Amino acid sequence: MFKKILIANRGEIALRVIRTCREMGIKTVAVYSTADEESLHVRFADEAVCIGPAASSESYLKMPNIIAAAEITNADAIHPGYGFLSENAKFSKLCEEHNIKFIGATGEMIDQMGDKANAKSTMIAAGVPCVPGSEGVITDFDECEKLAEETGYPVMLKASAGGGGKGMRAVWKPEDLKEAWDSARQESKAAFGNDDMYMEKLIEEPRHIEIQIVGDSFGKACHLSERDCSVQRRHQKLTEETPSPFMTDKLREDMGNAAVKAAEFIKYEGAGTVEFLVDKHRNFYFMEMNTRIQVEHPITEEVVNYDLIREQILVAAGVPISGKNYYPQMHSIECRINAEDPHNNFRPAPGKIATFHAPGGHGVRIDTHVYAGYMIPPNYDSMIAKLITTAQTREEAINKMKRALDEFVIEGIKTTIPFHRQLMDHPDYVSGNYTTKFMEDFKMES
Ligand code: MV4
Repeated sequence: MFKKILIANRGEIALRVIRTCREMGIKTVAVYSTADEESLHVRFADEAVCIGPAASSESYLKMPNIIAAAEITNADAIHPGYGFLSENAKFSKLCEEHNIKFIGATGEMIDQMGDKANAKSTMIAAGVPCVPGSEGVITDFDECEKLAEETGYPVMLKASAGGGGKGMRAVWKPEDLKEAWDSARQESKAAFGNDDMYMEKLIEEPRHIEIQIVGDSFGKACHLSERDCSVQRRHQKLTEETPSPFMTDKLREDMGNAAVKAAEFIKYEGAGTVEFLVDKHRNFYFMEMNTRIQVEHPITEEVVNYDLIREQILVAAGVPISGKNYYPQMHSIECRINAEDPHNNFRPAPGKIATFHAPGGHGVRIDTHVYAGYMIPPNYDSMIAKLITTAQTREEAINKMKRALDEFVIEGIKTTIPFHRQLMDHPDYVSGNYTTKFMEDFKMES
């Protein structure tokens, strides 16, 4: 087992990893930027190394500084958390070259899944259902036009280097194809330095349902059921729940099997997520695979009673998984509390937290790095806490969430607490009748 793990991240996820390491008797090293000197991850870790100034590019993304910090402190593994270097193939390879175990996917696997057209071809080969469309990258506009006719409108143009909706265009009629093709390629080139495109049939009003998987170093994988992440705004998830209100036992079995098949086909090692689009007829299609721990992992932990960070560390150390799948025994909901003003288009609202009173009680979990007096730096993402409630039924979990949101007091900055409180009363949320379009129609009440 590892003796010392360096956590190449900040905020709540750095704390989350430190906590599990403590429980496992593993020493921890925090790294931090000058903007995070007062952060809890710095105080809670056994050691801490400053790796640069506030800008992420000069600190949390600066590979040589992080490798140097691991070498100075004799860390034998690096946990990258989510974001930053967690899905950076070069960094994963760099760790390997320095004999430091990267707790995540290998560089090859990250490359393979990071290229979306390539990931899709791989999944087709594995026998995982994919949206009908182009076989790989489209070479020119002539081919694009032909393919759109064959596929049938509406179609979706997608950037192969994409993710998060960048370089993606829905096209409803042939007249609009050229403009969409040009602008999607331009956007993709600017964002990723690559303008490879592929095409799919447009799935209208899909749900975003993802399957948590874990693979070990012996080629065996299992799934831990689904999370419904359909409540999103501009490709940012706002709240997630498990089980999905749209799920059936049959669909869970089919999607779970498909996700395990995907993971075992590529000999995936570690915790990962297979994202699917699910249409109104409950057909499901592979969308993307994430080769990291995700923000919303706690809801899965709560309903299957399983520490995913611990499992990541164990499989990275070469321990085999049991091989059985895990099914929800409870209902869990996560609300992402962001330093944003929901009454003003979710505008970022960094600043100093004057008052912080967190809710508690049975079935309430809070993953956060903030406290009263904490200054939220403007340099990083705006999530300041995850509020997670767990109960026997969905209705009880919602009632518990309402109670917890009412108890939560954060003063000094604007937060998304009022949004979540209104969401928990929205008829379409309460009935579970929501898709990825939900937020397009959502209006905040004053
Ligand atoms: C789609 C789609 C409909 N049809 N693909 C958005 C992020 C990107 N990774 C894939 N996305 C979508 N792909 C086809 N063929 C609709 C979306 C989509 C979406 C997906 C999940 C969650 C929120 C979304 C919001 C808008 C569009």
